[in-house]
This record gives sequence, structure tokens and C-alpha cells, in this order.
Amino acid sequence: MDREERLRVAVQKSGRLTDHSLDLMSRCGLKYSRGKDQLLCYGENMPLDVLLVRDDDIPDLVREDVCDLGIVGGNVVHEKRLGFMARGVEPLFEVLQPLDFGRCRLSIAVPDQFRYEGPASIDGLRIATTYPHTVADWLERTGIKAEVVTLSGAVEIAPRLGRADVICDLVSTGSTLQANHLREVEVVLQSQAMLIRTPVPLPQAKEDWLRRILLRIDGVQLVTESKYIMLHAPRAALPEIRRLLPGSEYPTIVPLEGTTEKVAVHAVCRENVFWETLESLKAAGASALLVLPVEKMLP
Ligand code: PRT
Ligand code: ZN
Repeated sequence: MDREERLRVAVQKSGRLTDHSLDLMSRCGLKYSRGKDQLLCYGENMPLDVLLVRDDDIPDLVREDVCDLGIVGGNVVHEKRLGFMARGVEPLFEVLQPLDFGRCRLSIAVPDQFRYEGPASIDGLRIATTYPHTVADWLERTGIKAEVVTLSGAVEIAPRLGRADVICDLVSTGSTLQANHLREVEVVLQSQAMLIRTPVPLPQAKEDWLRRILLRIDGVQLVTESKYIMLHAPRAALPEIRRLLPGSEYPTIVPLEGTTEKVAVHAVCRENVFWETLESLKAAGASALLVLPVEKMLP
């Protein structure tokens, strides 16, 4: 089958998003074989192939209609969009949905001993970054004039090398900043992995598959947080127990053989169930508590 019939998804080849992206595809039911060149994963049970590329190329591949879909960081989407707009080119890709992994933030960081008293403190200074459009946009919106020094990597050592005064880089745990004696002072952008698509209408069969995949992604996201909880409860305690069940709408109440005072309560909780919740349920009169993982779910 050819491009007319098979969806093509661009995914990062090797990096922080790779495992999560391929895992998401597998959890949506895709079984694939990896080609000899390791660049194309051929979907064996769905008309969907995965193209493995550098993350920075993903928006372009989707924009140029080489791929129908892409999984890429919101930070890259934002930077590319501003870059296309600066060149007067239509940013021809649409963000379909956030994917709940690859979370990080793009932040301004200053050397430890720097006296920071708000964005005005960096007025007239040099900011090193690999996200020049995003930083320029932030500076403009903040009303600050600073020089953007565009680097292709190792941004965190720029102040020590004298190439810049402050930096703007991705942060997740903050340990890289700390190791380089830098301090995060402003969040410019919150980011997570996004599913993007070409705005070009697809042939109907492909649109249908895309819709199915979007539903499956919703299902995968729901089960990650969801738990199935079962417990026994005195009838009198039901209002309190329902109140305590996290994120469940309508629990199933089942009679128990041999007692009229107690019932079994079964509920899907769309939030994680923590020990504290179980302890509160027990204190409210629940017994025989059981929490089970949910394998699949369609809303
Ligand atoms: O080779 P390719 O171009 O495909 O990969 P890449 O090196 O450009 O990207 P990669 O794999 O590093 O990151 C891919 C995407 O992961 C990014 O675009 C973000 O959307 C997301 N992501 C999430 C991160 C981080 N967290 C992150 N911490 N990307 C980079 N970092 C780096 C950051 O640049 C800094 O160097 O990790 C360091 C900071 O981490 P902490 O934990 O010390 O704060
Ligand atoms: Zn990259």
C-alpha cells in the first residue's frame, strides 16, 4: 500500500521522546517491524508507519506533507511556528493534542551571584539560547531589550565562557542549572509532547484511521491515571464513601450474599488512588478494599 492509504507518523529517532512515543503507538495497538535502515517502522496490523527522524525536523516533515502526523515537544512546535511566521511562511501544521509526557519548561536562568529583580534586570544583556524566536517573542511581550545569542547546544556553559550574561534553556529537574551555578528566574514556556498533523485534508480512509487513533490515545491517557476499586461498605456509609472515591461518577452497588447491611462498591476512579484515600475509606467504614489497574478504556 502507498502513501494514499497509509498514515505516516514522524517520531524522534533517538532522544527523550523516543521511548514514550513508540510506547504510545504500541499501546494504541500498533505492531510494527523495524526496517533495515532503522528509519521506518512498518505497521503490520494497521495502515500506519512510523518514520524516525531528528525532533527538529518533525514540524517541517508534517508541514511539507511528507508525514501526516508527528510527535514533538511543544517547545519545538512553538519555536518553529514563530520561525515560519518570521519568514512569512504559513506554519502549516495543526496541534491535535498534548500527550502528557516529555514535560519541561523553557526558562531564563542567571548566574548564582546575579542580582535578579524581575525581567528589567536583563535589559541590555546577552541571552544565550537554542530558541531564538521564542526568546525574542518573550522579550517583546515583556517590553525588554536584550541581545539574543543563538547557540546550537551547550547553552548552560555560555555565561562561564563569556558568550552571554544569562541563558534561556529547557529545564526539567533543574540539576543541570544547579551543576552550572545557574538559577532559574522566569518561565518563558511550559512544554510537553504534542501530536501534530498536516492541515491538508486526508483521504477518507486515512481520516477514519486518524480518528480511531485519537480515540485510542484518549483511552491510553485515561487508563494511565485510572484504577478500578472494589470494597465492602455499610449501606449507611455510602454517601461518605462515594464522596471519598476520587474522580468516580457512578459506582456500581452490588448486594452481598448473607448480609443486608453491607454492599459491595465497584468504581472506576479516574485519578490515582493513594494510600491516604484508602485509609480515609477504611475510616469511613469500608472493608475488603481492592485497587486494580485498568488495562484498556474507551470514553
Ligand atoms: O537528536 P535530536 O535533535 O532529535 O534530539 P535533541 O537533543 O534536540 O532533543 P532531546 O532528546 O534532548 O529532547 C527532546 C525533547 O524532550 C525536547 O524538545 C523537549 O520537548 C523534551 N524535554 C523534556 C527535554 C527535557 N525535558 C530536558 N530536560 N529536552 C531537553 N532537556 C535538556 C535541557 O536542554 C538541559 O540540557 O536537559 C537538560 C536539563 O535537564 P534537567 O533535568 O537537568 O533540568
Ligand atoms: Zn533536536
